[in-house]
Amino acid sequence: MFDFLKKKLNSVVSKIAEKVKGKEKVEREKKIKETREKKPSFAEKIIKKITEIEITEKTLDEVFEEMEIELLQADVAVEVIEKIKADMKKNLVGKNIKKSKLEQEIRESLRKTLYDAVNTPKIDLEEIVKNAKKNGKPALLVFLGFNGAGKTTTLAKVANWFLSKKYTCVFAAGDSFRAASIEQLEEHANKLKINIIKHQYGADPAAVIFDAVKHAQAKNIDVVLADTAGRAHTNKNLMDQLEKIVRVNKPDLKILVLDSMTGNDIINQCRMFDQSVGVDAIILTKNDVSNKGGSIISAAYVLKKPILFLGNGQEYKDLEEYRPEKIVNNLI
Ligand SMILES: Nc1nc2c(ncn2[C@@H]2O[C@H](COP(=O)(O)OP(=O)(O)OP(=O)(O)O)[C@@H](O)[C@H]2O)c(=O)[nH]1
Ligand SMILES: [Mg+2]
Repeated sequence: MFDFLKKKLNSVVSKIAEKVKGKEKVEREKKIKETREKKPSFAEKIIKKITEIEITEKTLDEVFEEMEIELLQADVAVEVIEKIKADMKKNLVGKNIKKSKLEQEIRESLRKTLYDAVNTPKIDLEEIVKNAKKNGKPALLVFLGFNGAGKTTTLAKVANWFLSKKYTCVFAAGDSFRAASIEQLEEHANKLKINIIKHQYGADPAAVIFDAVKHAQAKNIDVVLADTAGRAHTNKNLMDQLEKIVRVNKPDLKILVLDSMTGNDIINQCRMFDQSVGVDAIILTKNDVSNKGGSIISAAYVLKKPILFLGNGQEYKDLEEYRPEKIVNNLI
């Protein structure tokens, strides 16, 4: 999923190295010539000194200017490009670097800044369930987001993840809006052998979720996973409905599901949902389809919300716990 961006980042490293080496060669030859003409005995000393080279601010500016469009095409947000550039300037400019270590140092600097960007705050899902249990309640997880982002599929994957850890789950069919949405969730419920609490189409989703929580409490079920209808933040009625779901049920976690294929628009989507109901955590889906990789970095850095999982396919198993180190290792 990171091939496209990986190529771009590697060209950032080699472009900086090439530029620095090119400039350095011209300057070194000039200095050697001048030194030999003046004081030949000093020549060797100077030559030794200038096997160490320096990266200038101008070189970095030039490389990032050349690479900006390509990084943007890989869905890396402008804010992230600026951060990488500023961090690399701070780490590399003015530092005497051994020529043999040039690429390694540039790579290391890029690795550090990328790690910083993708290292989002962490949330421990099991801790949330345990804390709710201490208060005699099930943990309520509400999945929300844009139409078709992958909410229902992701909810089922997360339920499967909980089942694998021996927690019990129940579904709340909180999407009573889209045709066939209840049947879609029922199908997952049957496959995973999980109960589903549903009302009629057109019913109030806040009430469906409320009933599911009551059911879980009565049956001592650990987790309620509530589906909701897909909505655009511009749809006032549906956004009001979401606010009501939250007001009535006070979820332990409002999980925004974002489709990586949407590129940088996921940043707008998150900001809008955050403003209206508050987003506690994010899951990014369809990373198996999007080969650009930049949207993960952009979402992590710009939104600074915990990322719980990455969705990597249509099967229940295609859910990967979010690990910043792994992302950086895949990139550079
Ligand atoms: N390749 C791939 N497909 C996915 C992934 N997650 C979801 N999908 C697919 O995306 C499509 C939409 O998924 P849903 O789970 O129905 O999305 P939704 O957000 O619930 O959609 P609405 O309820 O209509 O708003 C389905 O075909 C899913 O199989 C993923 O990580 N990778
Ligand atoms: Mg759905």
